[in-house]
Amino acid sequence: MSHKKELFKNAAELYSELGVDVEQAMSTLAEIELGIHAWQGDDVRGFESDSFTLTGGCQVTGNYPGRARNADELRADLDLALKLIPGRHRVGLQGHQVDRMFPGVDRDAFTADNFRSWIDWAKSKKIGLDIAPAFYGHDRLDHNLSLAHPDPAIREFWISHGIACRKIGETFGRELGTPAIVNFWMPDGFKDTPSDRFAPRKRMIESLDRCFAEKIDPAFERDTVEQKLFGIGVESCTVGSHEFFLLYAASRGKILCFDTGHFHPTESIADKLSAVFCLMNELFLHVSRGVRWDSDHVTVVNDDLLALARESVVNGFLDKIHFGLDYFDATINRVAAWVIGARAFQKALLVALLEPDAARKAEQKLDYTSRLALQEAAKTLPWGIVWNEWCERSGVPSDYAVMNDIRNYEKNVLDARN
Ligand code: RNT
Ligand code: ZN
Repeated sequence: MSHKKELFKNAAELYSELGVDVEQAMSTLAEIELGIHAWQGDDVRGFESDSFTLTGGCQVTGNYPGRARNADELRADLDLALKLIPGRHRVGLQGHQVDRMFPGVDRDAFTADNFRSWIDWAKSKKIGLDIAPAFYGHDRLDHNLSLAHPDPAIREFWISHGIACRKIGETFGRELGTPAIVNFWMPDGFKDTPSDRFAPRKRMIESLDRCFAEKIDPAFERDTVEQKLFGIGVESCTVGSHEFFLLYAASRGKILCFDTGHFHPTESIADKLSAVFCLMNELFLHVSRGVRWDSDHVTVVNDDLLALARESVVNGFLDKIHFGLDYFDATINRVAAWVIGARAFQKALLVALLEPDAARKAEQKLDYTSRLALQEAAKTLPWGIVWNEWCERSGVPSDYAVMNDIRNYEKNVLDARN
């Protein structure tokens, strides 16, 4: 038996003595589908035209060579990323990542025809597609207001874009056999102190109710709404705040989207899951990493990510949560950003799946001393050996070898793009 197999066998025995079945953990992990966010590959620019400015309070820093400039290039990059991320996943698009434009047709009138080659690509790979309306990066986002704008004509444009994306999502769902998540995030807000916070929020509710007026079969499409603390340029008030969307989602039966970068830096998103699932049945998670603010850093195995994964796993929420990645780093190779970030979250999920239940049992006996000791003991368990075994079984390179494929692709494809 090879040294690696010997190590895995011993690790499996150690876990088994603690009541953990590593085979079960790996097969559960293989079933967890992540939404790989296409917008890491094009710096959230979309493909409507060569001139684009990202507005709405998001920031993409860096100009690492090789950004995808059209849907074909983006799909080629995603092909490699999906090959290097173990398991089977889906892809999330933004509402401006069209594969073609039609003369005189703007975002308010997009249809599935603007995404036809995306559907064909997803069909060929047997994966699902999601779409998020792009309420930003367009001259109709005026004074950082879209659905909450006081001008009815501007609201009408964005309501039509929201409706268009729901219909496109429905087509994705019908043709790909898995419901499309259509995630509504609006940048609407104010840089400095507004005089009236109430009117924009009432307009936002009216506009959203118009977007969601048509009932669409949840077998094909799921509506999610994403709250946010602030963005650059909207520091003083975000119309779609946490409280706003928590109540909107609950009152309208929509799915809440928690983005892990959208709260106060010391606020635990992990703690919110069990609170929400007391009264809701579904959640969409944008797994991200905020450094000082919603900086959209690539996810890494840190305490926040481990806590988020743990709450998802140990409470039995895995079949209630849609997991999507959401970060954009243009200072590093963008394929590597997808692969490193996705594998980091999978590692965090594996740590949770391998957690012995001794600490929970101690807590049930109100023995908080043993609980603490056992929580700390679990941190020394050899989950990395199980991770390496799972990567090998999944046919993907190890963490130390994964950059070889990416470097080759960079040399042969990405470098030629500039
Ligand atoms: C913005 C939100 C939103 C965006 C994408 C590009 O802070 O996180 O999800 O990241 O729509
Ligand atoms: Zn997000």
